[in-house]
Amino acid sequence: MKTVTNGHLQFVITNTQNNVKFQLDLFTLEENSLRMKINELEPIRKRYEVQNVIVNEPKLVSVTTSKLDVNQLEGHFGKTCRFILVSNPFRLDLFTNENVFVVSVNSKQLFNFEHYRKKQSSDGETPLHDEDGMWEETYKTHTDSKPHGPSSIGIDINFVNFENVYGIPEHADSFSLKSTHDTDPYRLFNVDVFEYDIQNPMALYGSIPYMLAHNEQTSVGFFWLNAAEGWIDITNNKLSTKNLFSTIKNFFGTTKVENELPEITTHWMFESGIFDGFFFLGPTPRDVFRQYGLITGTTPLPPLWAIAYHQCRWNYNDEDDIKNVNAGFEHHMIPMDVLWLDIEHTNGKRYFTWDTGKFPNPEKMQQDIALYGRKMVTISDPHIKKDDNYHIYADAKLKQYFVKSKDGSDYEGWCWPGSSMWLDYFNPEIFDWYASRYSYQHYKGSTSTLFLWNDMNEPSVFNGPEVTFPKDVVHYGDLENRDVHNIYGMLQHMATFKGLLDRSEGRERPFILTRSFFAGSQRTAAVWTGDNAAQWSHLKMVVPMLLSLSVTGIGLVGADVGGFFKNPDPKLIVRWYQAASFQPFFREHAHIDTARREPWLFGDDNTRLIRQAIETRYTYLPYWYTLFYKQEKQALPPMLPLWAVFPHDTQTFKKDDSFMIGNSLLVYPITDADVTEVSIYFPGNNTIWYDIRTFIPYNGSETLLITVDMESIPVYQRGGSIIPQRLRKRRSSMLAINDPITLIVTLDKNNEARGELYMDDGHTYDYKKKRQFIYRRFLFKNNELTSSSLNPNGKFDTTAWIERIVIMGYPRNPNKVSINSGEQTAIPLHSYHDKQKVVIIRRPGPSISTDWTLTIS
Ligand code: NBV
Repeated sequence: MKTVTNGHLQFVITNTQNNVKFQLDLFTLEENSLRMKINELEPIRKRYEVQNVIVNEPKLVSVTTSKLDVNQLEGHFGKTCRFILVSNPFRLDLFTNENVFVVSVNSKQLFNFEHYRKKQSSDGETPLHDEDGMWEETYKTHTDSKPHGPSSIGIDINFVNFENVYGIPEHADSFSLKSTHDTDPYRLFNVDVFEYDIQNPMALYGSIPYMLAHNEQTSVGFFWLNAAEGWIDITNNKLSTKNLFSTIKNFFGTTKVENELPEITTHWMFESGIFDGFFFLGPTPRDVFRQYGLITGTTPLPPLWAIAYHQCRWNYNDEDDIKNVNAGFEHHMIPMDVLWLDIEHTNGKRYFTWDTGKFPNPEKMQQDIALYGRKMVTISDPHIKKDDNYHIYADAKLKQYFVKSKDGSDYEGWCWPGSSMWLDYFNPEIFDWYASRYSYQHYKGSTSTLFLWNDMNEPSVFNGPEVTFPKDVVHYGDLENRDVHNIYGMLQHMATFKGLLDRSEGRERPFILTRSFFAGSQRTAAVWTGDNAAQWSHLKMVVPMLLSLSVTGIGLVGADVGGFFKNPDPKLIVRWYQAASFQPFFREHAHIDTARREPWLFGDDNTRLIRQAIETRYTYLPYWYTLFYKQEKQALPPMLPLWAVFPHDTQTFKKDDSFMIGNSLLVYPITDADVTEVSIYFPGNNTIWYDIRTFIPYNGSETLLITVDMESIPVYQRGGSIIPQRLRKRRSSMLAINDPITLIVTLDKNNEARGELYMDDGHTYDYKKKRQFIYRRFLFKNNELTSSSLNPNGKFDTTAWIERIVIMGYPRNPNKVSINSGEQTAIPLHSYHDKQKVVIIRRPGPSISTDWTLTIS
């Protein structure tokens, strides 16, 4: 062992079968985190270490080591974390919260590291052992030349005393990951899958090699920073405590040690790269979210309109179509914030251009839409049409900006525009050049109200192996696609983000939607789940998929409302709108071959139901916006699994039919046709839940049958919370920015409640640069509701005021309600609804930005 600095230890480990040596680096990090890297000590070719993911070089904390015996080294770090490193055979055990044994690495001895080697031995004669495509592999009509030979790495990560693991998106599967005993492993390889199967571990558009485990006491996370193709096997085991090292047994201390503990063995395999593992030792769910966010970044506060309602379709045909759809929303009085244009708006799928026959005046079109407070989004895919008359292609060709085939020529493939090439964003110069294509000067016809959508960025190559790049294509810096495949899409949307940021000289918050993603994508893009279908089973799959993305850091996530392929029947689309109105990214979208499905095309009654769902979304925007602010600050995803809010409630650990929005709203979307009742689990001992529509209270820790009709969106506000809402109807979110606020106070069993409200201009960075924001705390206690500042440094001019206060669960009709803000005391009118135990206080009046106290006597 060598101590490089305090907090960084170095070891050499040897493969005893062939004597190949590896360097192992252990870093003890701030915030209960530990990083372990393993790489070849003397590789004949440098192995790829992933760039562009880690935001902050993690800070080391000191470690105190001691030898337990010749074979075992113990280290203490942070307040409560420890590791034991066993040298022969190599193994690492991790403990959190003093003595809680949580993770063991390589205890099943599956560690395998294929060092790079020459195809011929040094005498040039003896061919090295070659079996099963180690040096060349054929898949259908494609041959992977594998110029550097085998290079895979695998290791087992075992979650001790856990029965549930989550994460590793993207898969259309349950939220609590299944045992892969009888299936393929979960695969991580960014691909464009046509009509993907659900309940399946197959790879989809994006990859995040990050898994979380949760049990009654503890949450932990394991992130392997690797961008190559990956496979993860999962098995539920029992760990016999008899076989544990005596030193580890001691850690169980005086607490009763069961003979067998549950354990989840996960076996991770990547085709290349190094082992670069981060262990987040929690111990609470919020700690784990924050620990991962510290390394990979958080979702920055989106513009307010980005979390409102979006209307998309492949395709809105021309300027008239856009005008009419916009008019449809006006006519039917349905709020809407963004209209989208898919690939047909371009001149022959040449991105950054317009089909001038259909869109002769794109700037005017955007300006007309902007009059309603609305934005537009256009699509910009990464394939560049091979056409010398297309300026993007011609420029990039001249500058040698395309990804190369293994023989050094420009790689050419087939996509929407026909023969195409792909930009090599790995080269910083190309990255910047691509970003600058989004300037107003280069992207003709774009305006400040136009934002972007990056699709097909896995990348999708119609005639490539598995519809993507061959693994032996070469990127800048002699990087093989094999090593970097899963971050290609992220680089595109990062460059797009830079482009949008630069075009406003850093003033306006960009918005980009991406299909392909990797760890860190949350910093620059929203993600949607690609091409789902108009089927009930797909609607059901949305919650597990969005939860998996949320807990792995991607905060702004959604699925195509209505289902992309096929035509939803009216009930399905209504239920889909209702569900999505409580999910982070809310966009209707459909395939070009489907029937038109704007919200008013399903009959009056369904139009009313869809309008209601969208309106409900708008009423909750102040709450959503506050949650996104917290996501930026604390890496706490707005959409949460129940266990993140009720970590001790074991009933919640497998739940993926319901979810939380922040810690105050429980959502149970209806995902079956023709149901008249649903069985809902209300989490939390001692918790009361109030139906947001009927105000009926329900007790936590119970599963109840709830009667529903087509109007119902079963959503419940947690007793003990205060949610800010905007109840005035507006055509778009930005037009409501100064509208008054209603506070919904739901009391807990102690007659208390608390909540927050964050507000700013909704679109610039002035909240950061000039501290132009308001962040308030509301507290109900001892019959008083107070509003105070959570951050007195923030100032923001607004005419918004408190229009109404609704208090649920108040035991009696108040004699008097008075409100004091500074000098003034007012006596607002109130009413009491005996049956529901609700007090409604009308026009209490104080401005959002002042301190006030409301007293009930
Ligand atoms: O650009 C067309 C579509 C788009 O509408 C969809 O949302 C993407 O996921 N795109 C895929 C390509 C065609 C899919 C069949």
